[in-house]
Amino acid sequence: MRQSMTFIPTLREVPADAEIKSHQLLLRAGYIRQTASGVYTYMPLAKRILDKIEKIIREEMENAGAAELLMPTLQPAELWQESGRWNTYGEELMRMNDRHGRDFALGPTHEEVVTSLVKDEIKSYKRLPFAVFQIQTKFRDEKRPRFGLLRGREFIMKDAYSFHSTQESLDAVYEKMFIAYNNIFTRCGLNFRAVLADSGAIGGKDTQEFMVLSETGEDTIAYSDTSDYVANIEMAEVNPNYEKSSETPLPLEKLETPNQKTIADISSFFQVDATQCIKSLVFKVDDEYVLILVRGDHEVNDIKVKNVLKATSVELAEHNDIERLLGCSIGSIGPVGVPKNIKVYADYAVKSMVNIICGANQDGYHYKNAVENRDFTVHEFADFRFIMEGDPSPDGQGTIHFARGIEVGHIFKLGTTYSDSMEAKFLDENGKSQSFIMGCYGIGVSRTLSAVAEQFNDENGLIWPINIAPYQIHLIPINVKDKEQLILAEELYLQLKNDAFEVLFDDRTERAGVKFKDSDLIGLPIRVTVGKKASEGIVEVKLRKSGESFEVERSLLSTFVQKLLKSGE
Ligand code: 9G3
Repeated sequence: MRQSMTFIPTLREVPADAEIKSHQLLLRAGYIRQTASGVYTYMPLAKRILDKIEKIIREEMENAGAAELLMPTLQPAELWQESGRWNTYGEELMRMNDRHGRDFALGPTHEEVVTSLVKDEIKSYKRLPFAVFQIQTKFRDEKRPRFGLLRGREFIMKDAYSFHSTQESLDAVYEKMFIAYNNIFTRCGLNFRAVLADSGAIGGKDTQEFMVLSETGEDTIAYSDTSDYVANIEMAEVNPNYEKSSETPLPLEKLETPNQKTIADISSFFQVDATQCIKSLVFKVDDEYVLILVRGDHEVNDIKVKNVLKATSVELAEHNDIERLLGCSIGSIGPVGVPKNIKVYADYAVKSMVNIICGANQDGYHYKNAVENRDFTVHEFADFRFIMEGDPSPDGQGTIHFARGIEVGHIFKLGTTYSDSMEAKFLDENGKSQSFIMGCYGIGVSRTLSAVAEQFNDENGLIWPINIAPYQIHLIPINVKDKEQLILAEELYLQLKNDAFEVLFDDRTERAGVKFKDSDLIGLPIRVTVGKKASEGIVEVKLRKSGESFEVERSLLSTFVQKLLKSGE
């Protein structure tokens, strides 16, 4: 492609509202342009990358045995009413009406559509298992779109769905998808981890997220420094064996603690460590109020509260609820003397505490030396806290450290969540009607492009891995007014294309400095420069990633470049 004919508007200055490197560089290098908040045009260079990522995905989905189809973006509300999600999703679900006033959703995902499709077509276990996938634009009206393609309101997703008559069959396809995902992200050149994750609102149990390690990632992953344990912090379970306190239980005391609200206030007021105190939080779980206790230096993980209490909604109680229920403000809550109708749950760490400092459910007062089972009863102990750096790894090997990641893929063992709610059934070998067992598997395709840009760049611009670069070679004559340089460059352009290389030919009449700056910004893996030694038939080959450069005689160029591409430059 001749650069004078394509559409790559590069910018010198960094756009103000782009906060992270990939967003800045994709804008500056002419890969994307914003049409509205969270809505982008993929410019020609980005489109070529998307096509390459999609090609890799299609090959791996084919290997995993999934057939490609394309479902509609317009989804009738009836399907979402059947699954019960029309009302559980709020403003994030983009809705519209057609000319007859009928309700539609712009598809954020396709569980409802695909389950309804399969329900009408598949009746017997003999047709199972099977899997389908699509690569399609999705709509989610994010409250705060940001970071360019990383969190957009319109984005490209590959979503696959598998249907099974048995759990074993789902396990087998899940495993194949797991392998396919590892291949996809490896072939895209990414440094990623598959992490144990929480299945979130969509139900099902085991799920794994594919996280691209990046300081600007929105997700936090907890990993062990000596084993291969790695999990999303939301679900990372905590090692429950704490050593029991050896203190002898002292008599309970109620003390005046004027204006002492936070754990920091209390631990300095009593001159004790936060580990001697407990945090007591009132949660509204579905429509019941409960008290959750964690040790003073720990944080409550509301995802775990939801999972342990098998709830659909979990939120912190409002100020006035607490006043009404306990007669005190948030900083004075404690487990002693809590009304019977409020169940008390506690993190395992609390079980090993004695002589606890906690709120007295009376503003301005705290208890000292509270002892569980003497002064307050715990309905159930469980793992309610966020794992922390320095905790022992849950698999018993090594210590937990944190890293940030960008979620680019997520695979789920859905189970019968959707087939139950939508009554999608098949007849099993005994002629008994059963709900399909399902799996679903997503990849953020446009997000993957951004994640690669986030992971591979330097102060001069983007650095695309060979497999997904828009073009393999950036061919640059230094001075198109120099006859010899231009003629050699044109000949090499033809020769390289004939040898099946993908070439971007910078035939513009710009100064050399501008061409090199743009070339570094755009980030193609191999640059061939035609300059002073054109008369000797010598060109310079330079690698974008390492900066290494070589002088190559024109007749050897194709072989030389072929070798570079094979060696993964
Ligand atoms: C919605 C809206 C946003 C959503 C969903 C539904 C996320 C929703 C979860 C999934 C699960 C998997 C198939 C591919 C892989 C991910 N955000 N999820 O269901 F209505 Cl507005 O999408 N779906």
